[in-house]
Amino acid sequence: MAAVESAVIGPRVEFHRRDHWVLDDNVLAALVYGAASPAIDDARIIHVGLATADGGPAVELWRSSGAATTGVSGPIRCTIQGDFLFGCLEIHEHDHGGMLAAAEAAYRMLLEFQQRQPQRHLLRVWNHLYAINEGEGDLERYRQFCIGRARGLGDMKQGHLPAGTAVGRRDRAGMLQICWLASRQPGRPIGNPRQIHAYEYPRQYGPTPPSFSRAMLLPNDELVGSGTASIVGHESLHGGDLEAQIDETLTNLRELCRAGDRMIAHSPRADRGDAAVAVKVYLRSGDPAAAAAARILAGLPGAKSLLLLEADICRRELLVEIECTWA
Ligand code: 3EB
Repeated sequence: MAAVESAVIGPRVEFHRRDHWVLDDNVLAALVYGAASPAIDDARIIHVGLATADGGPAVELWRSSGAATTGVSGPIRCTIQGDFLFGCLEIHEHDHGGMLAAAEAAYRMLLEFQQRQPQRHLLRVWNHLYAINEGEGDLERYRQFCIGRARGLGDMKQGHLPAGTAVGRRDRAGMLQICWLASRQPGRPIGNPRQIHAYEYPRQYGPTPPSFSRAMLLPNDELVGSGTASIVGHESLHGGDLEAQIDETLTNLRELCRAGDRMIAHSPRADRGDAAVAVKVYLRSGDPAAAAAARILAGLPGAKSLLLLEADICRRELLVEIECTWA
């Protein structure tokens, strides 16, 4: 008999545009958007509080390869299957003395929790913040969040930071929600040659730069990208021009995927920049979503699944942010 290969099967993300879906045993997490109101009560259902661009219901399913088990620890819920873990932490800012302190407390709890798990390595984090752009200058809530996040991460080395997203909601006032994907084996952080590392942004964007890597290469060579915007070097380009921001972001995404492909030593994959399996788009409210979707799909013709959400982006001049997963 042939030896059994011990290849790691990675979690897969799927988007569904309907109210009802099947929560199979192998689902790690179901992130619910828009008008969706799942009839079932299940610890794996996460209400994000972002609307879809067309107002309809949608769900983002993270699926693993076997039956998952769920657990709760204080404000943290998690689901584990094999080598992977999906976590979600929700706290109220007012219970912790404001955004900065809440972010610090949240990341301390998250790291403390993760250190106790066999799937201890953070791969990907989504930060869903209330009123992300409120406050002026360094008091802007996103900048305050960045200070608290960095404090909570403590001595985590910058070169090990997970891929990330930080976007804003306007409902569920004061609720800080952090979701993450972790694994038994570490991923490899990938930089984007067109952008400086976010954790090296200069002072003008806030007292503490954002703690995330541009992408993570998973142990199975899947590439999970961070929220990516119209930023070249460290500067936002094309303020106020959605089409130009989309095009610049697509160029960033293609370059990011190439950087990931170059890190796969044994079997360099063919250019998979057009073969993103899942594309999630955050558009500021009021942006023309249908035209944006068409432009994005034209630029990523291999995309298998696209989800457009309405959200606030961390820099006020940015109108769009796009995250991709490449299998
Ligand atoms: C950027 O490149 C755009 O603070 O975790 C993207 C992804 C952005 C993650 C975060 C911020 C974050 O700086 C904004």
